Amino acid sequence: MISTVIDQSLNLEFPIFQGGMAWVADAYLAAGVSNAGGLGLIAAMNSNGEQLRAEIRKCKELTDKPFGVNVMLASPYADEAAQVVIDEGIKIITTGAGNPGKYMEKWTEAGIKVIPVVASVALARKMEKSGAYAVIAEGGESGGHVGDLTTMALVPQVVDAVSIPVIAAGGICDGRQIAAAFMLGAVGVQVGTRFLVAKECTIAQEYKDRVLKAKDIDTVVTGKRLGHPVRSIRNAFTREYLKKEYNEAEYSNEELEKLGTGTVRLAVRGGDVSNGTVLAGQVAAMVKKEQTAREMIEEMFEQAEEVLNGATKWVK
Ligand code: TUI
Repeated sequence: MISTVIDQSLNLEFPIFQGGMAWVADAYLAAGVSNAGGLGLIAAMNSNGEQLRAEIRKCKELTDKPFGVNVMLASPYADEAAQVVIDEGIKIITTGAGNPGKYMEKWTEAGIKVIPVVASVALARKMEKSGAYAVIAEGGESGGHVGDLTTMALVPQVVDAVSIPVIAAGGICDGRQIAAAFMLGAVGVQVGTRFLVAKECTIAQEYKDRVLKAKDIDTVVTGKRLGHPVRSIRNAFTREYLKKEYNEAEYSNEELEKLGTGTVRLAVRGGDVSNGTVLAGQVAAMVKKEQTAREMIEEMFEQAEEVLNGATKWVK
């Protein structure tokens, strides 16, 4: 059995979080992962306050296990979400795509364990100072909004810089990668891409099929010019976008912003995987089959245990 300070203190069966995937992570996925012994999270990104409240209440009906909310700081609804999580008695919050500094005091005062996603040592240090319970160090292998550093480089640097628990994210979808994350000093992992094809995940089947047939080099990063790089699966949309992104003379930043607007929803909920943004990490190619969240988590941790138990074979 693999058990760390993270599953023990958050009352989980396994030290694994589900990524707070925008438009994807609804009450059904969050409850599915929580019922499977991990930490499910509802993404607040795409919901206004009232929609988020309804999603939280639905999740409470679907599970009696701990679950959390991911507040995407660049969301237009971040302020509303920040209050709703308190009103609804949410105990665990993860954040993404920014510095949650302005909410830290009221969240920690409400007894919430705040676990920000960080892509740098500097932000990890800042978060520890402002009362974060743990940090998720997310490497640029991940899907969605990405930082510059890889998981391999980032995780040990964050582990050395802070004394709070570190959870590794980015490029993790099987037991070997979980074992590796532990070797880097992490005490838990966050997985996004693999849960896209969970039976409990309600996204369009076309999106799941695109992930299932992805090859190793199928993801690309768009949006660097705008200062918010995003990793997704290469398609007609990313080809068109990249052409315009590298043609600064003819296409303004405003035009680029507009081009991307609504495209995640189009892929996730509309199933248009050609003209929409199919957010996924570099491990998409390793995701081979649809399973329940429990099957995924048990398989991952069985393999991690096997790998960790065998690790001494190299030590003479
Ligand atoms: O946030 C993510 N991943 C995301 S957010 C998202 S929503 C979206 N949808 C469509 C298009 C664009 C975005 C999709 N995926 N991961 C966590 C993460 N946070 N990665 C990187 C960061 C980050 C980056 C810079 C955190 C903080 C930061 O700067 C902090 C500062 O000091 O301002």
